[in-house]
Amino acid sequence: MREPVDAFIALGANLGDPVQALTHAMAMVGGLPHTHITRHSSFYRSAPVEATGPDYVNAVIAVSTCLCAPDMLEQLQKIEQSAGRERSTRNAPRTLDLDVLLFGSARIDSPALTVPHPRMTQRAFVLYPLAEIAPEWTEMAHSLGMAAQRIERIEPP
Ligand code: PH2
Ligand code: MG
Ligand code: MG
Repeated sequence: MREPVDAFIALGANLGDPVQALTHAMAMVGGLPHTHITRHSSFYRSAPVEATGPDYVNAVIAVSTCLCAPDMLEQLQKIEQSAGRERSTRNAPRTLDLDVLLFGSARIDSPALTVPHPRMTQRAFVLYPLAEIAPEWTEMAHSLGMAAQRIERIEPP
């Protein structure tokens, strides 16, 4: 069995019931073999970035996993599919998007997966929730500024 790795996964949705989709997806990721969630951010409502359609709901989770990155990606894609994800055009509105942001200290550049996620440092909808659970990202998040990309924390019910 591999040593556990701390990985960060971004969740997003802007079709259907995004809060329900993210809540369900978190439970599904937490239920993957040899994987448990160690931290989760609040939910954030954010304007689509380089995309059209309704506002997104976004969050980030930290997991400890013994899966390898390709297996984790495969499992995340299955969860996306179970939420009715359709792949049409790039950045099309979606019922669920699960992106590997960081996978321990791994640097991965395969056709299927690039880690660290190549656009994560430009995206407030990633950095704000990430900084909530990994404070070393706070300065990077604040350097983006909130004005450029509209994002607000959704109050828990
Ligand atoms: N995801 C995208 C493109 N644009 N914008 C927001 N606010 N949130 C997202 O999750 C998002 C996006 C492609 O995955
Ligand atoms: Mg994405
Ligand atoms: Mg994706």
